[in-house]
Amino acid sequence: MAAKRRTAASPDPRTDCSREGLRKAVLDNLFYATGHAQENAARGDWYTAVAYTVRDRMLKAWVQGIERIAADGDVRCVAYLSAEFLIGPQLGANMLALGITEPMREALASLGQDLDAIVFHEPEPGLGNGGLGRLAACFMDSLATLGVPAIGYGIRYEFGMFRQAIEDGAQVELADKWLRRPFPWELPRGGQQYEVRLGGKTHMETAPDGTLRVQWTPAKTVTACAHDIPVVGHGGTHCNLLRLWRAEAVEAFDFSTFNAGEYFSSVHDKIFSETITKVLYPNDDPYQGKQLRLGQQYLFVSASLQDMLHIHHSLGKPLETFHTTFAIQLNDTHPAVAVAELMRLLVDVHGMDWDTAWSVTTQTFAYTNHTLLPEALEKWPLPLFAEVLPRHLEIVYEINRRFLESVTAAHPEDPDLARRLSLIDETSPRFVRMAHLATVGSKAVNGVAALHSELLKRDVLGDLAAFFPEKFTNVTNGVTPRRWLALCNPALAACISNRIGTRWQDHFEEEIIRLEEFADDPDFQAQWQAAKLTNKQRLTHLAKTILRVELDPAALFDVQVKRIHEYKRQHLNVLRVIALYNRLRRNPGMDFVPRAVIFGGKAAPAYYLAKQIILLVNRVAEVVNTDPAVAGRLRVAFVPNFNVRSGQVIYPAADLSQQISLAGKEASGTGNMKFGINGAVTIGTLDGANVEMRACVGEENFFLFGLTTDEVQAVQRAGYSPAAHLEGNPELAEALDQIRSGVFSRGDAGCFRPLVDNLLHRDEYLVLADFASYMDCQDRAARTYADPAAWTRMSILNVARLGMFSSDRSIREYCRNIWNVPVE
Ligand code: 475
Repeated sequence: MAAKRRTAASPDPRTDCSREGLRKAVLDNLFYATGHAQENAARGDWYTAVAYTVRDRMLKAWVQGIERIAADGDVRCVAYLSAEFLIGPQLGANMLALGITEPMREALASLGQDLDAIVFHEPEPGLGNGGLGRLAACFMDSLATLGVPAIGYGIRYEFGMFRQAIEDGAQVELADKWLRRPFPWELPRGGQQYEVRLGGKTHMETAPDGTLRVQWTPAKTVTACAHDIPVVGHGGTHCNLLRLWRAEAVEAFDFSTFNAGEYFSSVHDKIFSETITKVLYPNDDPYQGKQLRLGQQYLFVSASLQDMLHIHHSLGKPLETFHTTFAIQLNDTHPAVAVAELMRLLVDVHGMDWDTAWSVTTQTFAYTNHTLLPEALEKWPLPLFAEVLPRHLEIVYEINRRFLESVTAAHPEDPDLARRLSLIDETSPRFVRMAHLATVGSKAVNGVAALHSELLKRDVLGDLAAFFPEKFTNVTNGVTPRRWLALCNPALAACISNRIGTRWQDHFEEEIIRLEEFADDPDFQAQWQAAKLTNKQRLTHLAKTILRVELDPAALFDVQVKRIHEYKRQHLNVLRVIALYNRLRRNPGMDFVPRAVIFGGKAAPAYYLAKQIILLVNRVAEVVNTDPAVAGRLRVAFVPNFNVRSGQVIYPAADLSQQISLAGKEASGTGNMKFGINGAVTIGTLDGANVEMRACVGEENFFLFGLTTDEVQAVQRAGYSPAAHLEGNPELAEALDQIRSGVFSRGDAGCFRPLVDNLLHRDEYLVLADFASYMDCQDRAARTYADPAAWTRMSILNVARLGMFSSDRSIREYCRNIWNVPVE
């Protein structure tokens, strides 16, 4: 009664979302959470106060979300297992979901504070490398928005993706101390802790009931501690959980060694344990087998499965029905050891018979592959695997023995098939093939774009797909239109909402198509152009403050931001810039559409050629930007430390999106979609999701160039000769010659030799083969840009027709075709 009376008279100060309520709550949090009065609070203190204020307003849905998962055994819960969740800054996204951005903005303005500056202050948790980790975050957003109960399970790295600084043109890696200040969006869950064992030996033991059981005596045990981050859906009613594990020592001190005076070794165990979740491996591929990495994978997988079994058990359901409580998605093979771990938990720990356990396991898991590069497929050397996970290796062997028996029985005519399908690669020193383990242990396997899924079946996992044709399927990636349009592009979002209302935010595919009819409307075009200009000014300001590079907002903003990789061909883009530069120098009076060419992205620290590409971009920028002969008509900028936050400024400002990977190499791409829904037109190859994007927007609204997948394969079969492409193309020969001779390395002729030699003699990604076609296509793009009405029409139609690239659509497909989970 008392509570009711308070609701009527004065709203609860912790949930009140009115302007005045927010103002009071922010002040209250400023004082009680940061210990500062208004007068001497710094920007970081205001951030903390606002974050706590928003968090309070999420807690009810948050707690209800956990309760629903733990109480409703009838609805299958999705468990998304991923070594990476690149969630990005949280404050803006959470305010958007709750619908309190504007009252908060006003509340802060009344306190003399600027909301945008506070939002921009938030350090971002860099808990992922790139596409794969960001996809997991988009999927969590969509699951919550669609009201599907889900838990994302991952790792709470103390140091996330390195911070990239550019020193004298070169990449320098700095530690990412994102936890220097407490992260307001997580709750450490003391109650959710599990022991995870590593190393040691196994032996057989007779159980009390007389049966033989395997006993695993580990060399080490560590504790995995849960840290929960809420993922609130659009509208604020449904909240899911991101549960990240941190490794801790079981006992901080080994007291017997301590008492013996061995202070240092007594602390050793603590250090070893905490090292496991210390740092994210910054390689998106090729894959490197490191013992600590396997420890990371196993820690989060084991803790997550123990947690799920605990939840399942608390529902009072029998163990044989585990797969009706959880649908587990393996985000690439990084969590694939889960197949062996679930078998171990069911058979060794809970005493289930092997066949029942295998049936439960293969009904529980599904696996998503994210790569077409064969060298990026994860395989663990047997000796290393045996050292870290001796019991799991035995289980893998047993899975493999049974599997290969079925293979030989089904295909006696192909005696080599067992070797090709085996979970073990027998080449010395022998490896566990994680993609094979994931496929055999799952009921579904999917690629992330139509072309990728076809190529998986044909090439990368061809034998497995032929053996399990019913398992293989496609779910094309998508991105959340909340973060990647509504939040990052308020100017365009307002322009869209003025015409078609705001329902597009959570019904993107259905609603955004309604923009089509305004594509030629001069008023709408003018508003569209104004929004783009606002965004280009925002990026211009960023480039000026951090790079001291002057961009011209009237120029064509031509952007390539993504990880730096040879297959993504940033060097093709640079060669093009050099060719344009040479044209302008030769013919200063030529008709030339001014361009700002913007690059961004991190190179894996040990990836030498990728680092050369970064240096080359910066050296070319140095020459071009200071040459009065081009007089600002061509500018080059490399934006350092590309991450979610800078992406939110960069994607909305682009006119032209560079998606120029060699056909057959990019699994999907998701940056292509982020650019597209922000009104950039794509110049790209028929690779990854570009193929489907082009089909949606119409070929007349997409700048296509380059070899197709089949042509690439034909060229490579016939024996590719890069030199042949130099002869007929003096522009290309000149550009390469300039790089080689030191024009872009302050006269140092040796500087880019590795990169140039690679292009001239190997060129695995056919950069030279696609150069001419790329140049022609760029010229077409420039000519179209010179006609603003034609360009704007293309831009509007791109946004209108890219509705299917919302991650809401992807998640619906996973729910219906893979997880068998109800969804609206
Ligand atoms: C693809 N990351 C994109 C995106 O599906 C695709 C690998 C090993 C270790 C750590 N991270 C990785 C990836 O493999 C990755 O990000 N792959 C990307 O996944 C989402 O759109 O084409 O390259």
